[in-house]
Amino acid sequence: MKKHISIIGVPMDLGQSRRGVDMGPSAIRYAGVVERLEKLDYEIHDKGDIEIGRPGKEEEVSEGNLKYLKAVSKASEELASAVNKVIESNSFPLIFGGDHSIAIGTLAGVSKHYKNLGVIWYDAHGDLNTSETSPSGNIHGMPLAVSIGVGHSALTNIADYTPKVKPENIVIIGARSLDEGEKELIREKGIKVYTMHEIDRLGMTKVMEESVAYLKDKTDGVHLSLDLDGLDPGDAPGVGTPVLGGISYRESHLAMEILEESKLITSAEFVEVNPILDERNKTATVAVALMGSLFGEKLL
Ligand code: 4U7
Ligand code: MN
Ligand code: MN
Ligand code: MN
Repeated sequence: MKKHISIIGVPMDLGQSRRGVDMGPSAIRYAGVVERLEKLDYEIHDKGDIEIGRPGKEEEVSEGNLKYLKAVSKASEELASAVNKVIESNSFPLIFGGDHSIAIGTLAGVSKHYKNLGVIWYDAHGDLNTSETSPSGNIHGMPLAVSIGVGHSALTNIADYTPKVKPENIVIIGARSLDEGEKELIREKGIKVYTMHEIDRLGMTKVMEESVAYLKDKTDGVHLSLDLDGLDPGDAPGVGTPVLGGISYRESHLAMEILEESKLITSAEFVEVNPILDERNKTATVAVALMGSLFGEKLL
């Protein structure tokens, strides 16, 4: 019997300050994701996009250092409920961003279905800021903190529960830009991080095998949150906050294959694709290729 994947697009750009990332879901669809996954053993249901309001500049500073707090919080509630419905219909939720603030809504919709959700956070950044530690006030730098219950209650309480994830169920892969407050939170909560240093030293195979072993026995589902800026800007130039020295396309492809073999992943999102900053839709194309590997594409 065919398995089901349900796609939800989230054209969110209010969690950061570069325009264009709201076109991410269109760029990923244009890169042929539906056709590609239909070739595998899946039935694809494209649920369309969540509606994102276009608040005026006067709403930018909604509260303290949190930009567009109200709008992000509202979209998160809507995404959480859409994701919840997908899981209730026994389909795999596959979310396209949009900036990474959307993970707040995704995790709110996913996590209530699991006692011990695991999260793989594939990213150059920790996304562990709060309004106190954030140098930018951009909510896309905060979703992982929010998911462990650290941050403004308008974000931590989406879908009326908190926290969504236990710190010991998280693995960050690809980190190479962490703010001081994020480093403190990582130490305080004991979050497992494979920085670029460990990826260089151990190689991607070992990093992924260790990550799978770390999560396997203590979780009953694992969400993959893949920020395209985890990859090197040479391979994924269409992102708003690129950082040199990232994970290669080849290593990422291998990482997805190891995740596929593990059968651990129960939901996924691909975020921060910005076609305006891209080169001929390269980043969306890379995202779709990685989804191919994640869902079991084989050459032979
Ligand atoms: B992304 C940053 F200061 N840490 O908080 C911040 F460096 O979702 C960047 O990973 C956050 O792309 C990047 O603004 C968020 C900055
Ligand atoms: Mn990032
Ligand atoms: Mn991110
Ligand atoms: Mn391969």
